Amino acid sequence: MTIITKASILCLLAATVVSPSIGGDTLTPGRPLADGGGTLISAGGRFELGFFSPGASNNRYIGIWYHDIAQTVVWVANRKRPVTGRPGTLFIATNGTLIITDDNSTAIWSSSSPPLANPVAQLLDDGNFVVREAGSDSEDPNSFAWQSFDFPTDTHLPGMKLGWNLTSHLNRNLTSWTSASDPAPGNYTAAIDLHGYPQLFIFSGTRKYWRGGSWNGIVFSSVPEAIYASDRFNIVFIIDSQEVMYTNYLRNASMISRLVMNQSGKLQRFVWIEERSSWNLFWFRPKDQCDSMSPCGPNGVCYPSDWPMCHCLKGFRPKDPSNWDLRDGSDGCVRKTALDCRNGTDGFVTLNGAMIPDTSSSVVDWSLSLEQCRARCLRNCSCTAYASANISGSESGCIMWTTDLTDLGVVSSGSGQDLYVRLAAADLGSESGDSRRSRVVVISVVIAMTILVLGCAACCVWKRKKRRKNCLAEGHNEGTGQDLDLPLFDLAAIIDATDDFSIHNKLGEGGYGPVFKGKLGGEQDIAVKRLSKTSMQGLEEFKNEVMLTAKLQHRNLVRLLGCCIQAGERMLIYEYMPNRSLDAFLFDKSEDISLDWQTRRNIIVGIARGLLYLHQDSRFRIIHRDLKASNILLDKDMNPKISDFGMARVFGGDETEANTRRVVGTYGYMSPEYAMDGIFSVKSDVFSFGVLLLEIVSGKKNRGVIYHSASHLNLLGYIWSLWKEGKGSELVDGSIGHSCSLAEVLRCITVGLLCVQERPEDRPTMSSVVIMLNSDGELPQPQQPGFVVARAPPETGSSTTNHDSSSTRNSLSVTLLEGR
Ligand code: ACK
Repeated sequence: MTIITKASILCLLAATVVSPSIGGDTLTPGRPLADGGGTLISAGGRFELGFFSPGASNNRYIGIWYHDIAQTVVWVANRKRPVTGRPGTLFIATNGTLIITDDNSTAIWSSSSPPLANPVAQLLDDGNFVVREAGSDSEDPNSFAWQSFDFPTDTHLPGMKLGWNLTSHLNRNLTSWTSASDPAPGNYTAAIDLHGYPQLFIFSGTRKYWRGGSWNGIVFSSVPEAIYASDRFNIVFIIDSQEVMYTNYLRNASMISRLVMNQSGKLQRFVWIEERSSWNLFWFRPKDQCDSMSPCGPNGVCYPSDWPMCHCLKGFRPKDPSNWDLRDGSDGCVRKTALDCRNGTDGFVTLNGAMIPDTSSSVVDWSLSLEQCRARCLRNCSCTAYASANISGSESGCIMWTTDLTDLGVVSSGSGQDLYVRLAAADLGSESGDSRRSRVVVISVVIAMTILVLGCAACCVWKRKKRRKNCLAEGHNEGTGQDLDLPLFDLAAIIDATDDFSIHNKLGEGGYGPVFKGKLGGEQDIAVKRLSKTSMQGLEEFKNEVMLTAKLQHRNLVRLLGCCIQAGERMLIYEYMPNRSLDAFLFDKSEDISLDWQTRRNIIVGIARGLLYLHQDSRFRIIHRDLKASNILLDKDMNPKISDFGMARVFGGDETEANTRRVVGTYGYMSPEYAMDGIFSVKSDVFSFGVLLLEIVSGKKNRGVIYHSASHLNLLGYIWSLWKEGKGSELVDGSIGHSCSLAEVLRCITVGLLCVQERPEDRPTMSSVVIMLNSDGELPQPQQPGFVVARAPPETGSSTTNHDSSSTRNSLSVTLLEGR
């Protein structure tokens, strides 16, 4: 504001012949506008200027609003300093300065413009309030010494410029009101940012809040759908040495529209619907999950209509997979393969429909065609991507990025543009040769490619052999001396099968890392267990599982199809089990699927057979050590398959029992001697099987639930108490209904109780269990089971546990073959 003293105001007023305010569209030095003394109305009757009070406030402001539309203020002169209490006056001084005074003749606002000889201030029909020499052309902006359009508040009107005058350094932007009752500058500003290739941003304070993007010749890149409004709005964006500015004009002069930066950070375009006498919201931003600043981080791509919204660019993988899986994409993605600029093998992959990345540090060369742009990018080792700078008509100009690509999105409507992302040859896939246009180049490329392909093939064969060796080395069991013949999968094939470990394909998470569904070669369903890189425990378990599962084949054990050890990744590839884990069927009450008795019985018998195979019929005696409902997978016919051999141990020769200081397994399924003393044997597996059997029959969890509050009984104790009283039938899961034979159920429960006996020697072997389940012979009477009171170690949240047992009670000297 120009500094004007009280004396000079009195002087200027004295030079003004004061007469009552009246209508019309013009103020002259002799014709002030007093509060309560009328308003100015533009010649066409569209806009009105005068004093007003916003919302509930009593403060007085000079503003402009639509003459025929109530309560839509589009400009405020003294937004920072209202006239309080007393009536104010707006007048134009003899030198052309506009001044608002309070009744005390104190200037609270003034315009600044070069002095004029014979000034007038006029409200034009486009909403612009201008100061010019009387008699000059009111249609010619060059005749305006000052105009309200240069000092927007929160509203952009057609014809108003947003952006920079580079000569005068005037920056026109939209700043929200503080509240509906206070037009003082609020928190949000929509402005053109000049860094790199200029872009539209909304700032919250000084922080970038939303990126509207750079101008692509038709629209701002992050508002691609605005393309569909181009029949109504003629949008102009100018970047030259004089200015960087945006404006628009309405193609239909009778249409009424405004763009507003509102108090909650939304940039909103409204159009007036005459028949309904109401404003309609035409579009607004930010509007969706992709509209925060770079939600998917560097090299991540945000898909507004997808959930999860973040994907990595082709050739990139999540930088922090665990956060990424938790849907925090902010760390973004990193290259799978480093660029190889010097050997000239890099190429480009096209991202269609892109809302191009942040151009704050991009460079633009308007002289280059898209083809030349590509060549320029390839020559520059720092260039990471390029795109056309102007997509209107035949594409022209070249934007190049030399940093990570941030705040990148894709629109499904097809209104985005093509972005060409530089990748190393290894990550290009089929797109590597697409730029070879000229015949000579094609021929040389074909020759070179042939040599390369042969070289690569030889290299692949060699690598495969080498990797196979690695896999063997990883899974080699010193104790047995057996080599594994386990197919080794290529990482690229797994990435392809799982759609780059897409979150859509994620089946769940185990203690070692996530499990993904995949389709190998487009037809064979697989499950991929991806070892978390951070888990050392997981690495040991991985080796164990490779070694064990590869050697085991039984219809009730999940089949391992192969492994993948490449680029720091370790994965196990299994046959896919469409019916997931038993855990979900038994305990997930949100699943409205109940298992009938016959299915439950088949599952119990199947698990028993699988376990018998492990204990007795396979080449080695294997103790699973983590048998539980979530480790039983169900195939399409609900046949059970025991999975997860990460914790399993192999017994050599005559060994029957071993002791470990590192107790691994799951509370609730662990036998007393294993949980307390670290002693494990086939009988500790039998105990776990017994718990599992009783859970299957009752549909109730053993761990973490108290079934008899007075005596703190867990499921085992509860079943035992009912059993003693001859009320075994009350245990049956209600959802089994009448589908069961009570005799069979009671037999099963008896077998279950026998399996969970306190002392290992009182438990049957699995071969006895299988016989007992499949015959009618008399069964021994069970005694009180072990662990009947729900006082197991506290819940940890994770079902599988691992703790040290310091007991050395077992002094047997056994050779424990570590699964390595
Ligand atoms: O209960 P679920 O759906 O079944 O969630 C878990 C998750 O992965 C973590 O272990 C699922 N899962 C594991 N292996 C397979 C497989 N081979 N086929 C289908 N789902 C599997 C399991």
